[in-house]
Amino acid sequence: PEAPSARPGPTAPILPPCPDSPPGLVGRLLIEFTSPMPLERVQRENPGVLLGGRYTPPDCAPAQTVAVIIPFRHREHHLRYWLHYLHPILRRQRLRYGVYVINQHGEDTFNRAKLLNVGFLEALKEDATYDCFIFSDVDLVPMDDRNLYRCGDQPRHFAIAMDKFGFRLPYAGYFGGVSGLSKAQFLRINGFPNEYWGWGGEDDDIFNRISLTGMKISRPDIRIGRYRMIKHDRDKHNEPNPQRFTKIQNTKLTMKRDGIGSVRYQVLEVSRQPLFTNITVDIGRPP
Ligand code: UD2
Ligand code: MN
Repeated sequence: PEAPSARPGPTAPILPPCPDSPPGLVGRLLIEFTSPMPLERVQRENPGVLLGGRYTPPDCAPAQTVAVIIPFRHREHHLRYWLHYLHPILRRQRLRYGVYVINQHGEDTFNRAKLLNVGFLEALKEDATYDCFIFSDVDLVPMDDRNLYRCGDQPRHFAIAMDKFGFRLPYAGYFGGVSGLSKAQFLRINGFPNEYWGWGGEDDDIFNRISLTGMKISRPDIRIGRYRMIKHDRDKHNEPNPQRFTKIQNTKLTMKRDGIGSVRYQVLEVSRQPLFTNITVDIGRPP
C-alpha cells in the first residue's frame, strides 16, 4: 500500500511572534467616569472578545498567556468602566488574555488576597496555558496604554502613580492596586496570604514575600504608570483590619504555611459572560 502522504493537512497559519513594542498604541489616554456605561454598549464596542472575556490577537503569536484576575463584590458599576477601558487597551497591547472576576459570595468580611489566590487556581483550571497573572482592583484604569500588562523576569507593579496619591508612589514598598507575577514567581512566594480579612496590609505582605524570596519589583516609568481610581467610599464589610500592622511584621514565619498551598474555598458558580468569566466563591469567614 502507498505510504501516507507526508504533506500536512490544512493547518492554522503560522503567525509571526507579536512585537515587543506593539505598533498602534496611542500613549496617554483620556479616562473619565462621568457618563453612564451600559454593559450592552461595552459589548457592542468589543465584538472581537470571545465568550468568557477571552482574546487572542489575529495577526501575531503572543509569547505569554495572561489571566487578569479581579477581586470583586458589589461593584458592577465599576466593572463596566473597567471592561470599557481595559478590553481595547489589552487588545492594542497584542495580548492573549482572559478576564476573571472572582466574586466573594455572601456578606462576611471581604478578603482581597484570598480571592486572588482563588483566581490563580481557577484560571489555570479554565486554561492550563496561563503563565502570567495580572491582579487588578476593579476600580483602577491605566491612563497610558504603554503600561504593558505582561510579566517579566521580576514581579511587576503597574499602578505606581495614582491620581489619589498625587501621581506619586506613596511609599517605596507599595505594591497595591495592579500587579503581575509569572506562574513561577507566584508559586515561588507560595502565592498570596489567605488570612488578611478586611481592608489593608495584604499588599504589604505580598511585597514582603517577594523581597524575602530574593526577587525585586519592576516598575514602569513614573510618567507611564499613571492610573485613575473611580472615587468610592469604603465598602460595607471591608473595614480596616486592626491586625494588619502586626501581621506584616511576621510574613517570614507565616508565608510558608499560609498561601496558595493552603487555600480552602468552594466554587459556587462559573459563568461565562460576553466580556469576562464570573466565578462566585465561598471563601469562608474570619476565625
Ligand atoms: C487599596 C489598594 C488595594 C488594596 C486595598 C487594601 C490602591 C489603589 N489599591 O485600595 O490594592 O491593597 O487598598 O485592601 O491603593 N472590592 C470589592 N468589593 C468590596 C471591597 C473590595 O469588589 O466590597 C475589591 C475591588 O476590586 C476593590 C479592591 O477590592 O477595588 C480594593 O478595595 P478598595 O477599592 O475598597 O480599597 P482601596 O481603594 O483603598
Ligand atoms: Mn479602590
